[in-house]
Amino acid sequence: MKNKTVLVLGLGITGVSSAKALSSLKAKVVVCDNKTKDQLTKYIDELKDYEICYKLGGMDIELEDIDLIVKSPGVPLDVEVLKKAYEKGIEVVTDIELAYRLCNNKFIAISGTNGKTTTTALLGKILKNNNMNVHVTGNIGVGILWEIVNSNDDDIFVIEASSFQLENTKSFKPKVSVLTNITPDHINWHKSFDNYVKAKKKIYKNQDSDDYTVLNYNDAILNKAKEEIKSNIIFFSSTEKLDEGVYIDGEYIVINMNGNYQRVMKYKDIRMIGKHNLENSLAAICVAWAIGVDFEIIAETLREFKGIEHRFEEVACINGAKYYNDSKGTNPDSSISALEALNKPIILIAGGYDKGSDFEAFIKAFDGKVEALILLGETAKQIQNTAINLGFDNIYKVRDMCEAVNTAYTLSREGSNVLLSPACASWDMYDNFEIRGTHFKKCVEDLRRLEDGQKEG
Ligand code: UMA
Repeated sequence: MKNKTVLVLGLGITGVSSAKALSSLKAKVVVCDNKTKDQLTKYIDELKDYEICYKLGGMDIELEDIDLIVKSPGVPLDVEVLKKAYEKGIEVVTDIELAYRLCNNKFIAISGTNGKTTTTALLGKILKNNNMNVHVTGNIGVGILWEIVNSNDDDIFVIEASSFQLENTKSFKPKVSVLTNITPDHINWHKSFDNYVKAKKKIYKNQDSDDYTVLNYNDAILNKAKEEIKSNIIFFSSTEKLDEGVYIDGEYIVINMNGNYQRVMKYKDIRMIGKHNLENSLAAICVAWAIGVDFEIIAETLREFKGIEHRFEEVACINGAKYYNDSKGTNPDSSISALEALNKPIILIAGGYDKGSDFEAFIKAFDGKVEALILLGETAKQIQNTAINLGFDNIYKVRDMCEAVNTAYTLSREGSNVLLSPACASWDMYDNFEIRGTHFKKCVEDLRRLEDGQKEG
């Protein structure tokens, strides 16, 4: 990178990590973002010790002298500056691609429409418990390039890779790749489901017989993908006994590979609940097996691991009603898995940014368990129409999260499960799903305090 002029496109988590790393590697760094200096103070502050040339408040910039563009994942592919770059033959990569080129560390990359964050965090924990030096990075909220600069040669990188990050990869070749499942998501960004699937499949595109690809046997697209994969496939299944792979046999999770059949643990001992979390656990077990982690460490970690914040997180119990924060339910399938994991009666808070999703399967998954639906955000009307067409009409439209929580409280009774699982991204009302989840938790906490105060009073 020394003396190369690199344009970092977008100044968020990725932009800061990339600019710091590139600057440390003696590249000349230019940072460009649509937002103005005032809107980016927090990020610019993080870069105050580095020599950076800023082009802010728009992306219409000249590309003279630019050798390489590191594109933040959220920046769409069809913006003018990228069209100009392609015309000029300037290479455009995402940070995970550049990270791969810059080091020889072992990469484990995890993608899929749902479950990738939980699987990434869980695997990171298993490897740490196995005394490995691990960097848990990527879409989970940690820019990879700065981690690369601060790593040793034998450190392992566990990377949550989004479709946006995989899209601009070329030579990225993880030692182990994982695809948890593929269902429609981010269609407006990728322009079609086909493009989205193609981006996801880049995770294994360059892998060969030295590598492993972990796939969900029950996912039709992934099952079929076996025909085009050149590495060693490890299938997992939560429902089928497989000829080879990781699956449930009676009470046990078993690994049946290369003629060796071994029990790992009782599947009911996994601390996280729900079928989706069983699948995430099986995926992590496949990887742990592939890189030789001790079985007892795997089992111990699964007995303890509570899951991640904002993913089906139990946050309070008020008057016998439980409140769950599943703000990470950013597409219909993700929210369907949360609905499947809970018993009735459910009071569901949903709606958010419009990604072009279809909500029919989501409403059908109510399955007599959802008693009331509270809607907010850009997609409220669309979800309402779909629900009414499918015969569900106990719907409450609200303006904001606090009104949603208060409405849920009024409707709840002992034994109710109040679930925030929007089935949509947060970007219509919040900067990200974490802020949305934190706001939900704050509204619930305020309610709990009020309730406690009234009892004491
Ligand atoms: N920007 C422009 N021009 C544009 C579009 C964006 O200048 O046309 C600028 C914005 O003004 C902003 C910056 O780009 O300042 C943001 O870049 P970004 O959207 O790539 O966000 P980062 O903060 O870099 O975060 C990204 C991921 N965000 C997205 O992919 C949208 C984070 O995933 C990830 O944690 C982080 O990199 C580190 O890898 C979040 C996410 O929502 C969790 N991911 C999607 C998902 O999980 O569904 C894919």
